[in-house]
Amino acid sequence: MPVDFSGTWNLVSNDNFEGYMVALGIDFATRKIAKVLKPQKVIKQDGDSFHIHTTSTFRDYLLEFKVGQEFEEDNKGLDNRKCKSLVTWENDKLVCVQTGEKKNRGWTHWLEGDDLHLELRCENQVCRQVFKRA
Ligand code: VL7
Repeated sequence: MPVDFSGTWNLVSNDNFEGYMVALGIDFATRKIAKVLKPQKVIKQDGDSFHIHTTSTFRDYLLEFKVGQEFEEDNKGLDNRKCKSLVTWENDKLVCVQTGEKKNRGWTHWLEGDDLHLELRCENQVCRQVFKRA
C-alpha cells in the first residue's frame, strides 16, 4: 500500500520559518505576522493526485498537482514568484523541486509515526515543520 497523506493536520512546530521567509525576500511586517501563525493543512490524496490546502487566519494557499507532472506554480499570497514545480516520490517521501529565480527551492513531505513532516528549502535555509492530526 502506498503512503496516504490525506487528512487535516495542525502545525505544532516550525523551526527556522524566519530564515526561510528571509531567503524568499518576505518583508519584515509580513514575517512578523506570518511567524506566529499556526496553519492547518487539509490534504486530499487520490493515488498520485494531490490537493494540499494550507489555511491560516492571515492567508491561504491551495496547491493541486499530480506526481511526475511538471506544473506552473505562482505562489500567490506567499512570495508571489512564479516557478516550475515537479513533485516526485522518493520512496515514501513526496519531494517537490521548484525551479525559478530562487536557487535550491523546494519541499519534502513525509509521515513519521502519527506526524506529518514538511521541510521547506530556499537557497541556504531549511525550515522544518511538524503537523499533528486535528
Ligand atoms: C506554504 C509560506 C512564506 C509568505 C504568509 C504565510 C501564510 C499559510 O508551500 C507550502 O506547502 C506546500 C507543501 O504542503 C504546499 O503548497 C508552504 C507556506 C509557505 C512562505 C511566505 C509569508 C506570508 C502561511 C499559507
